[in-house]
Amino acid sequence: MSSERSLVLVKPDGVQRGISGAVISKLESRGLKIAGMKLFQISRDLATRHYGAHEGKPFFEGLVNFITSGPVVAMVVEGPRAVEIVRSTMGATDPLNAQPGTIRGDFGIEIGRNLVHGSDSLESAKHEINLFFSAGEIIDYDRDIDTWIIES
Ligand code: IDP
Ligand code: MG
Repeated sequence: MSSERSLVLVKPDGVQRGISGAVISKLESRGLKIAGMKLFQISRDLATRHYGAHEGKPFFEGLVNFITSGPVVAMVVEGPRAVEIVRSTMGATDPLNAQPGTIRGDFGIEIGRNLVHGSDSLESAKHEINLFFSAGEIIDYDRDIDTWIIES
C-alpha cells in the first residue's frame, strides 16, 4: 500500500506538560515512521495560515493565542493511510468524546487543550507540511522493521 504523510503537532500544552515523548511513542509504536521533527515556535502569521479554515469562528482568536503561546513539536509522520491512522490515534477533537487509549482520551479534558494536531485529509496534510517544513527537513529513509508492519 502506498505511503501517506501527515503533519502532527504536539501543541504547547503537550510540550509544557511533558507529554511530547508519550505522543511520539504512541505514533511510533502504532507503526508510523517519523520523516521530520523539530521543536518550533509558531508565529501568529503561520498560526493564521495553518488554522485558516477556522477564521471567523468564535474560538479562533483563543486558538491562535494558544497555539503561539509556547513551542510545539512539529512532525511529519509517514505510513500507509497515515492521515487516518494519526486521526484515530489522537482520538476525537473534544477529549470528552475521545476513546480511552487515544492520546486525547488518555491525557485531555477540554477541547481547547487537546494536546495534538493531525492533518484531516491528504490535501490538508500536503498544505500543512509545506507550511511547517522545507524539503530538506524531511528525510526519506528505510526501516528494516517495516516488513513486520506493512504487508507489501
Ligand atoms: P481537530 O484538531 O480535531 O482537527 P478542528 O475542528 O480542526 O479539530 O479544530 C482545530 C482545533 O481548534 C481543535 O483541535 C481545538 O483545539 C480547537 N477547537 C475546535 N473547536 C473548538 C471549540 O468549540 N472550542 C474551543 N476550541 C476548539
Ligand atoms: Mg483540524
